[in-house]
Amino acid sequence: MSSKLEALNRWVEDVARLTRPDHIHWCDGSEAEYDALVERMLASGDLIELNPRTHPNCFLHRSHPSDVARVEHLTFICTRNRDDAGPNNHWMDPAEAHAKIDALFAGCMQGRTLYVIPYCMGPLDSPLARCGVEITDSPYVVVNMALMTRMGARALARIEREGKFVKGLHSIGELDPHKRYILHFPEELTIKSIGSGYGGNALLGKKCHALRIGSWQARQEGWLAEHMLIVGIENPRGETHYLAAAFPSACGKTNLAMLIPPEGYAQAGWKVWTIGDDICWMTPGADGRLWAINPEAGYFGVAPGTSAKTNPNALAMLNHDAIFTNVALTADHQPWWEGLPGVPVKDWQGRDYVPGSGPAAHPNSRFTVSARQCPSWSPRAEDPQGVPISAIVFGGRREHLVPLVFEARDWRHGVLVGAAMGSETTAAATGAVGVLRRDSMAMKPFCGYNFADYFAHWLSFDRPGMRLPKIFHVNWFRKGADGKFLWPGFGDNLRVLEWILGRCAGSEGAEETPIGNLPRPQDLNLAGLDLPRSQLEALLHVDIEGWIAEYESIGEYLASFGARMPRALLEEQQRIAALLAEQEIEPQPLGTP
Ligand code: OXD
Ligand code: MN
Repeated sequence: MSSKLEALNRWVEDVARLTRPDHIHWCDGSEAEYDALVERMLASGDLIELNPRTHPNCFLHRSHPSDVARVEHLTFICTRNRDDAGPNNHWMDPAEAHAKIDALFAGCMQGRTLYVIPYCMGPLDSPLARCGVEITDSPYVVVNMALMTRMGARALARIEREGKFVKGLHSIGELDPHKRYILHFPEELTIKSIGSGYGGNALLGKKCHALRIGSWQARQEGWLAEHMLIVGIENPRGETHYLAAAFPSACGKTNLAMLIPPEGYAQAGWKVWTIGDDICWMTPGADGRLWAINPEAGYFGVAPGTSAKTNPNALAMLNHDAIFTNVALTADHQPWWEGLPGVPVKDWQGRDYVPGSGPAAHPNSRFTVSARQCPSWSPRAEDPQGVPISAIVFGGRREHLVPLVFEARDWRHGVLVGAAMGSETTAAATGAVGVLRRDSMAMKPFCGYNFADYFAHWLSFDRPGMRLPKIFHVNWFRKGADGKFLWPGFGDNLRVLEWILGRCAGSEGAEETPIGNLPRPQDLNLAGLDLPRSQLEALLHVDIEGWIAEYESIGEYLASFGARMPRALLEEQQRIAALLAEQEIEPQPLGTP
């Protein structure tokens, strides 16, 4: 097979000449193709069948132990001008990068099949969607792409119609960390990735296309490609409002996107609808609102911690037709991870599990599953126009200082709040866990260009005719002096979302503070929640001295981007720093609106 698009055929031929595969397979996205690939991987040992009674059509993949997470130090943005990649990215000169990686690609597919995967990020008939083609020698990548994207014949038809697509070349190579690179050439709409089979490095539609190349395309075309979940909140009157929320990797985006309302809320008629759990593409509509699609068609979620308490919807979608990567196994071959009942007998590497010897599942073990299997899946996820966004929420993992929720004064302040986001690192990337780092808009590992230009792009949406969402910041991870979380989180986060949507509708009160508007205790619906008053006050406290230091550090962070940093953002930082300094001299509430 080949395509009607000469440019695509030529590229596949060029790649085949370089990599020298034994066979070439053009993926049609059919069930028969999926089943045949699974059969082949069961035979080769790349997949292990899970208990067909409890988990029909579910499989386990164990990756190479040195290949279990994204590798940010091996991920590069290769632009002609180094400043276009910015200090937030590792940079390599494009010519040098091509030469380096092509040498590794040379002959790397001998004895293997080259798969051509045409895919569409977003509903196939959506003007907001964009297409790509991934070439890979990993059948594991093909079946994951089949769950995570709209891939196959229909995507190819759109690509042939449009004539434009992102090119992604991937090979597991030798799975050697010393011969591993994840390279992006935004000016050429091209990705080249070798030496890793792990999700974020290998499923090129996700981070590489939908975020790194996507953010570049979005800037050129006037939209936003963001590391955000999209969730619809239906109130008892039957009205659904949509929020987009950015949290760094492994900070609970999937749980929030699939939230189960607390008892009183459920009884009153509140419902939660999941559109996406990781990526959001937003475009201004004719009405001036931002309209969002989830470019993905599935979830590649972190397994550990997913439980009946934290995310029953996720558990319900994982008992059939799912792929698990690096989880542990029970005696009867069910997938297992920390947080689930039962006992693991094999750890994520297939070794006999010795209780007390550390986690049985890898902390970054994952599930891959079609979005439609989620009980809270919203049919609006297939709406070609997307959904209108009422509120944008930023959040990080902050043990100290940052209150449960606050509202930005306006769009410019909101962009600063997003730019200043900090979070303690998690196992989703290699490197130390629990270290505080700035992770602007949760895009530090994913923005395909200079953050200073990215902030300017965000600021540019504040123009006549726009009806922009309100911007908020939340922190579910605040801890007390005893080291315990102050806020129950999970389903109870709906209480905070209700206040957020109330603020958007103009129906909820707040107290103005220098860092933004906070709910007063009486503004939150806490019915049925046993939260001591002192704990609530701690969650809503603004520690002026602590924030003065925080704003100093934010100022240093913004300054580190040099002359490209938009003046408006620096002025906003200075404005708030001055407000904080005034408060320190005269600590008085600024009053209520
Ligand atoms: C992810 C990540 O896989 O952010 O979504 O690491
Ligand atoms: Mn993510």
